[in-house]
Formats: sequence, structure tokens, C-alpha cells
Amino acid sequence: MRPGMIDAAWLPPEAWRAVGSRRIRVTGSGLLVDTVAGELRRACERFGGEVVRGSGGPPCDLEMSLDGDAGLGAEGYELTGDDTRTVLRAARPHGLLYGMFHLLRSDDAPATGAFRPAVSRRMLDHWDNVDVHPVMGQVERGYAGGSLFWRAGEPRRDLARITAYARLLAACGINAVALNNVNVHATEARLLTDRLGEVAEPAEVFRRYGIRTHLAVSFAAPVLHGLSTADPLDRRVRDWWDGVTADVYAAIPDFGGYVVKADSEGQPGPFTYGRSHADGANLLADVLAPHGGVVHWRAFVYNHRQDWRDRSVDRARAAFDHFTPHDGTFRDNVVLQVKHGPIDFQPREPVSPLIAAMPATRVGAEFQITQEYTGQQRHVCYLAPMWSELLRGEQGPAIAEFAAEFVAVANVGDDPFWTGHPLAQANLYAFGRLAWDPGLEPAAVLDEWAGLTFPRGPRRLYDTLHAIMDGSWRAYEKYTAPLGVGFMVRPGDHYGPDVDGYEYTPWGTYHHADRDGAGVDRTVATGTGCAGLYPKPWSKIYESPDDCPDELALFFHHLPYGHVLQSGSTVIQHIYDTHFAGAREAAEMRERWAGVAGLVPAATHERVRELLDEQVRSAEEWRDQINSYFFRKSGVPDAEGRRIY
Ligand code: BDP
Repeated sequence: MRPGMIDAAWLPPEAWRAVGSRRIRVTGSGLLVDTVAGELRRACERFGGEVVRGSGGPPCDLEMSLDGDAGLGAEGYELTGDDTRTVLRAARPHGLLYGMFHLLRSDDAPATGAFRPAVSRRMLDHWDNVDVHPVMGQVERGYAGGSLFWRAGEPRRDLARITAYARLLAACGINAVALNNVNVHATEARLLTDRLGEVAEPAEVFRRYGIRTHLAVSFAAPVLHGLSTADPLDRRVRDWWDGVTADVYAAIPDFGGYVVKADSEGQPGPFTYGRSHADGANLLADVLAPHGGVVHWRAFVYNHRQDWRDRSVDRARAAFDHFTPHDGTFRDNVVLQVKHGPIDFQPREPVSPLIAAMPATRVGAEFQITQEYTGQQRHVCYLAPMWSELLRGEQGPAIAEFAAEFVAVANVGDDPFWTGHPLAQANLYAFGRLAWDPGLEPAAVLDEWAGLTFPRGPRRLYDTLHAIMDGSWRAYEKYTAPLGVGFMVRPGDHYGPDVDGYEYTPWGTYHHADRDGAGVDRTVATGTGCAGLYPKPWSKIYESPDDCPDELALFFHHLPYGHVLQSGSTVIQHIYDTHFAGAREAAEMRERWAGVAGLVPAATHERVRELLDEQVRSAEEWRDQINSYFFRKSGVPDAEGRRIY
């Protein structure tokens, strides 16, 4: 890694100029207040300002103080002032921290007003392994190099890097992280016990930035540690978890809690003992409760060994069918962590019907920042527009109305640019910001990120970033699987096209294309009934091929190639048109980026340039395979007479 790179991402030194050149008073005390004062002092040393602690003395340019409750909640803050003087007030130290980052992103024109987050927990899940997994590597679905926490079985102990990371996360409002993979292998299971120090060390760094540390645990942990059973109703099992949990809190007093992937894709769970997910989750909730911890119980439960010939089986209903019978039976400190879509992080899915169907359960909506199915951080794919649509409910129930917290799978690693693709940093930043305020405009969030990352750049740079990134998710959608059908990816690594790769496997994600049409019939009338799991009006909208949004047409319906979409185009012509357009848009991104050489650091420009070459190549591969496949299936030529193989 080149020296100095760890401070880059969206907080290079220049980003601190506006606050660093002022006289600042920080009143209050405690760990987070010290962090704030320390950050500001660093900035002032560079830019000539000054930090004074404690009250009294002449007024400063920036006054920061802790002020009773003032209705701001645990993390909120209030900004008042004019051109010459800014006052930042918060009820708790967290508010000062977030207020300070607010001032950085608004540069020298700070907004005034009161600000508080929409939800109290905004969390990242790392899928980091301690050992290098033979198939998944150091980080499962990691596209940014190795883990920040472990390398080849050993803790990395790079606390400077973790500090820089914690600062980046706090700057976008993240306040919880789970350090390790939800697929918990034998070595990772020991993080809970004899390797707990490897969790406590980073937890201490995160604490200084207002971030609580969580751990993914195996439901079979008691067995892995020598007990004969992990039955959640067995007294010995409860005692074991009780003891272990007490030790965790002795080492990490503000520990957040456990994350559990149970009875899912081969992970152990309560089903082994004939118990329910509620039994399993409540056991862990009970042992965590006295310490103030929570359990994130994942709802990603489906049969991955199903008979693909059986058309009544539908992976899109699985989580709903498993969990809705348990609504109201989970303890208050259980968070049911539900993926945003009913299948698995595809570039386009409807909202998961489960999210709107658990009124008596605390639901956490899970997003995927790591770009497993959206170009693996080799493609530019700014995901905020997708998340924003889902949160606001543009094509289904609004996630923001139902979810009590937001979680996302992280996309960072030890790569010098943090996220492999330098522009993929914007996704991490945007997740934090949308989790704080789901009503923010994706383009405005991009402005913030661009201004912090490339401070004081010329207008032309920011315009180019918008031109490349604002529509990049839709471009990706255009050149990959069409009309919400999803999963036409290469099995296993999930990069690049393989139209029939999953079609006849037991994983249950199929497009059902034949010579007459494509898509999965999920209607109540003739299909799997998934459309009927939604609240009105969505159940009605999805049920009808005429009302269902075009983008989800093949998710809910098996449609003839000649079916006319709401856009006026036929299904087959839509496929051809979008694939030609998407690949062309990728080529345009590359041209645009060439035009900003010299306006961003040379290494950043070069990395993005190389990756855009790959994106253009990959987009053409997608275009040609998808178009040829549907042309050969349907026999319908392209109305424009373009070349299809
Ligand atoms: C899938 C990933 C797999 C994860 C799984 C999960 O391919 O690596 O383990 O999600 O979320 O999308 O548990």
C-alpha cells in the first residue's frame, strides 16, 4: 500500500480545511467528546485553527456543547448560527460526532436545523473469515482485497487502518459492525471464546467512533465447544450461552450482540432439534438481554436442495412462509434481519413480502453493498438509486415504513482504495447516509461523497461523476438479466453471464424461458402465489401482467415474447433494446472518465480506467449472450436489424 492512502477515501486531509481553519470550542467530556476534539485538533494543526476545551472565554467561530436533552435524542444534533459563527448542540456525545461530520460535508455553507437519524441502528456486516476459506477466500464475496481484521488465520492488528475505517464509517453515520462472516466455520466459532481478544481489540477502536461491535456466531457453538447438544430448550445449552455471553461482556462492555444465520445454506440451526426459529432466536435474546445486547436473526432461510422440476416450489416465498407464523413471538431484543428482496440481492427484485408482514416483530432490512450481483466492484454501479426506490416504496411497500433498522453487507478490504473500485466507495457512503435519512436524494448524496472525496474539484469533475454514476445501476440492469428475472449469472462466483447456469439446479432461481416466452408465474391465479403475499394494492398490481411494473414483469409472470409491456415495447424487443443500450452506456462511461484525467489523483484515475475497460468488455459479453439466447429461443428477429449472434 502506498503511504498516506489509508487517509484517502472520502476524508482526505483537504476535506477538513473548512473546520480546521477556525477557532473551535469543545465543551463536555468523555470518550466520544475526546475523539471529536482530537479530530478537530488534527485538522487545526494542518490548517491553522485552534481547539479550546471547556467553557468560558471569548466566543469562538465554532461552538460545540452538550446541552441537556433538547429533544434531539441519543444521536441528534442542532446547528445554528450565521456566516461568522456556528453553534453545534447535542444531548449526547454521539450528536457532537455526527454534527462535526455534517459540518465537513457541507463545507463552508453549513445548513442550520435539527438533525436526527431515522433509525437507531445502522449496521454493517462484514463477511470476513479468519482462515482463508478454500473457495470463498479471506472475505466471502469480497472484491477489495483481504480483510481489515484477519490475514491467513491470524489477527492483523493494524489498528491505524481500523481507526481510519472507523472514522470513515462514523462520517456517514454507521454505528454498528459485525466483524465476521455469517457462515461461521470452526476457527471463526472460536472468536466467541478463546479468540475473543481478536474481537475486543478492534471493538476498542470502533468504540471511540460511536460504533458497537457485533459477532456472527454459529448456532452449533455449544457442540463445537464440546457439549452434546445445541438444543435451544436444553438447560445446559442455555447455561453455556449464559456463561460465554458474560465473558464476552466482561471483555467488551458495549458489545452489540450476535448475528445468526441458522438453518440456511448448510448452517446449523434449531431445526436439528425440532425447534423453531423463534426458540433459537429467543434463547440468544434471553442471554443477551441482561447485558443490553441484541440478536440479529437472519431470515434468509430457504431450501437450497429443491426439485427444480416442481413448479410449485418458490424460493421467493420461503422466508415469508417460514417466519410469518412466528410474528409476535420473538423477544423485544430480536431483530429479524430480512434481505431487501425475496430472493437474493439481485439487481432488481420487488421488496421482500416478509418485510411488510411482521407488524409485531422488530425487522431489520438487509442490503448488499458488496457488489456480488452488481458487477463485483469491477463495474461502476451506484446503488443508492435502487436502495432509495426500495426504501421509499416506488414499486412496492416502502421498506422505510416497516423496518426498524438497516443493515448492509460491507464492501471494504485492505485494497489501497478500500473498495477495489474507487467509485464503489460511494455505495458505502450512500448506505450510511440513507440509513440515517431514507428520504435523501441519491444524487445529493453523491454530491456529498464527491465533495468530500475530491474536495474543491472543478464543476466539470462533479458533473462527470454524475453523468457516469447517477444512471449506472440502471445501465447495469439493462445489460444483465432482463425484466426482474434475475440470476443469469455464472454459478458459484456470480460474475458474468451464464443464462442457464442455475436453470436446472436445486438452488431454486429460474427464468423458465422456452420458445414461447420467459419468466416465473408467481401469480395467485395460476402460479406460486407469491404475488398474493403482499399488502394491497401491491398484491393486485403484481397479479396483473398489465399493471405490474415493467421492471418486475418476468419476476411475477411468465410472458409470451410478443407481450406488450407498459412501455409499448414487446418483451423480446425490450430485451434487445436494453441490452444494446446498456452496453453502449458502459462505453460512454469510459469516454467520460477519460475526460477527467488530471482532475483526480493519477492512481485513482488509472484504477478506474482499467476497470472501465473490463466493464465495457463484460457488458458486451452480457449483451451478446442474452440477446443471442433469446433470439435462438424465440426466433424473433430484432426490429432494428442489429447484429445478434
Ligand atoms: C448469498 C451469497 C453467499 C452468502 C449468502 C448469505 O452468495 O455467499 O453466504 O448470500 O447471505 O448471496 O448468507
